Amino acid sequence: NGTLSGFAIYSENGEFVPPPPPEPGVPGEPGIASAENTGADCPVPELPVASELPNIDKLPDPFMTLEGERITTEEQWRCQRQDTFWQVQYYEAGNKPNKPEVVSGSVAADAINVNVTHEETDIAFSASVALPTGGEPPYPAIIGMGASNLDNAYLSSQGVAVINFNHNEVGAQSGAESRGTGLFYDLYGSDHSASSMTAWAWGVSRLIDVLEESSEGLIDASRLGVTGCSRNGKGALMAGAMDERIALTIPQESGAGGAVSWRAAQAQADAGDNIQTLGHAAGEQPWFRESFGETFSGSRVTHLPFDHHQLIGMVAPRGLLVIDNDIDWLGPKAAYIGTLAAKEIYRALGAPENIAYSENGGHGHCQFPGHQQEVLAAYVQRFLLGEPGNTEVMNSTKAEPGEAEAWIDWTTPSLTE
Ligand code: MCU
Repeated sequence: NGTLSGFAIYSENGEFVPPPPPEPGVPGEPGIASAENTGADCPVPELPVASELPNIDKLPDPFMTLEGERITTEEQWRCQRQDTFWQVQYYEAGNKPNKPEVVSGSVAADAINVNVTHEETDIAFSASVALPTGGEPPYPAIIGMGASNLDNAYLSSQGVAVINFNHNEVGAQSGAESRGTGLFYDLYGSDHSASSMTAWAWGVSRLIDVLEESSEGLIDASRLGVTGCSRNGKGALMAGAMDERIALTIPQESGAGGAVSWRAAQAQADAGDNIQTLGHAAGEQPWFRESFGETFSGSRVTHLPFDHHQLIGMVAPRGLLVIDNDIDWLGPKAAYIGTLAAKEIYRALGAPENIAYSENGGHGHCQFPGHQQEVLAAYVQRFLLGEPGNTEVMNSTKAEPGEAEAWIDWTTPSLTE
């Protein structure tokens, strides 16, 4: 079933590369920023090569450890989440480097400038800022992968700034041949294992480093969201999963590589639906590490040891709103399945109301419809403004009752403190 090339956790000869140094931090409350990665001090697992991975037909059990035991405590979840993070990096997304030696920059009313140095190479990028009409500084903010396709007038009126991160400059997505190009690869080398999405997530983390250290008092780094639509929605989810300082993650119409369950998408494609699959998405853009498509496409998808409910679950218990559309290619049913299963991770952590799926159809691709305004407002209120809101929403026009549940053959523990 193929082998993995381009090892990142292991060196060329298969030797284990020592784990990165731990970063300080403790798990945060929902909506409260903590460290970029609270599991950084967990032991680095030895992951099997792809040819040794067992077949898992339904959605993998997110509570089952690599040693084959089910976790029972929240503290165990911390390293279970980290093991999932390693799996995501090793099999799908490539390595997200830790914070480099030097990250500096500035925050102004119209732009955030970021300067990064790693092993004597420097890169710089900037993100434009639109300060809100309402509210008062320091403002909460939503970082858009490229842009925010949400109701930006509403965000502005609520005192939420919008930061437009030019992610394509950091990691290109202009066809499969653009792999390894962009500022990230100028810094780490064009053969770095990181996919473009991982490069974007790394870029968002560096933006947050600058926001955290800024003394300008314009943007509140403890109240940040990330969003993006379609391909950039995939990236928004990846960023939210890979940095625990992000209080609110809103992938919009993210499709395959986003909220969609890889397995459910493949099953639908096999049944004749016009839906993007792992193999197709991996061939379209450098969104995943190079080995991913050849290793896990088609029927091999059931050997992937995780699925995207676990990527979504890496965001738990922080705020997560999956907003979707009824376009077949986006796989709205498979995204509902992914989100519903991820909600079990939130439930285990005692926060099932912190995740929602909203799809009512009836609008153009990446056009934010009026009927999603209410759930957007609830998420912005709870996770960026610190106000109450009804965030418990699971709306799908595509999934038949019980259909998503049939993909889950494990039970949800109540993780104790
Ligand atoms: C859902 O995002 C993608 C989709 O994965 C691609 O197959 C298609 O080419 O483009 C979509 C998109 O980004 O539209 C703007």
